[in-house]
Amino acid sequence: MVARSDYAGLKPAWCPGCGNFGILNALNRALIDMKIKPHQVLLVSGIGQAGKLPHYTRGNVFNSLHGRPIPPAIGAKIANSELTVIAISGDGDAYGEGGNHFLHACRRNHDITYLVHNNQVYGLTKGQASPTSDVGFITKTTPYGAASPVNPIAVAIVSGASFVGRGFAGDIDHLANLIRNGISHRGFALIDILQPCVSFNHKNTFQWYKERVYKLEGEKYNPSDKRAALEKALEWGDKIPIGIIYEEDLPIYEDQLPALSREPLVGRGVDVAKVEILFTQFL
Ligand SMILES: Cc1ncc(C[n+]2csc(CCOP(=O)(O)OP(=O)(O)O)c2C)c(N)n1
Ligand code: SF4
Ligand SMILES: [Mg+2]
Repeated sequence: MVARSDYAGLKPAWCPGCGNFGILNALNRALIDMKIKPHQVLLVSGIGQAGKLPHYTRGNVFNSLHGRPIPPAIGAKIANSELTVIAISGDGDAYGEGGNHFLHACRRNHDITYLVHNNQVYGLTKGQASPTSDVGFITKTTPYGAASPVNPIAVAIVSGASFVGRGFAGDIDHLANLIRNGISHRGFALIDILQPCVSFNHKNTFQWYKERVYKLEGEKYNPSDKRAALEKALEWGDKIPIGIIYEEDLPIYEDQLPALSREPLVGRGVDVAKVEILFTQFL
């Protein structure tokens, strides 16, 4: 049995009313519902308000550099395939500074879940435009308005991600369910989460999203149809779809590695003599 108290972490230092609280609740709920214990989880984050999340829950934690949570996350998954590996980023972390890692994780189909808190702004550094800021969004760094944004859902689909979902921090039940689906999926699961930043994004507010989001689950929609998924990926404005946008069953990267066909690498003993020989080759 996994209890709520098992996932009690430090007191969050986020602004009151921040959308990150909804994401934290949804993630905890998903892990508890799936009966995953904190020692079975690895949370790898980058830098930013989103990157603080692992400290506010429980689990194994690796806090990496800005834009860099994916490399340690995939390395850890290769070393210990039994871990539930969840990478966590903000929109700048994932699609700006870490954009290259994001692309290649999609096409290689690493078996990790990637939660991106998409507040369409650089929150921690006080409100500069991010890669997903709406066109025309005015900030101190974009006094004449932001340029056309990255579309992470479309990029993930065309780059080969086998699970692409969008959630909303204002609908915790729906988001917890989406995270459960992402974790259960075998392969790279991107979950882009609409996350209002109440301090620095006064355009894309809770109300703004509430008036626009609709759930794909209530529609006649087939998430295994790639063309239909791309059409959904292009919907942004008056109507914004949330839910599983694309899902496909594909071989994962780790399947190609013969060394992983037996027990996890961490479960095997280390032959110190062989390691010493290896080290002497590089001296
Ligand atoms: C390589 C590098 N560049 C820039 C920074 C400064 N920096 C820290 S957080 C951040 C923006 C974070 O924005 P986002 O990833 O959207 O996360 P949020 O704070 O909005 O959750 C920046 C530019 C840094 N720490 N490292
Ligand atoms: S600055 Fe924005 S993203 Fe950061 S804690 Fe405050 S409301 Fe949340
Ligand atoms: Mg951000």
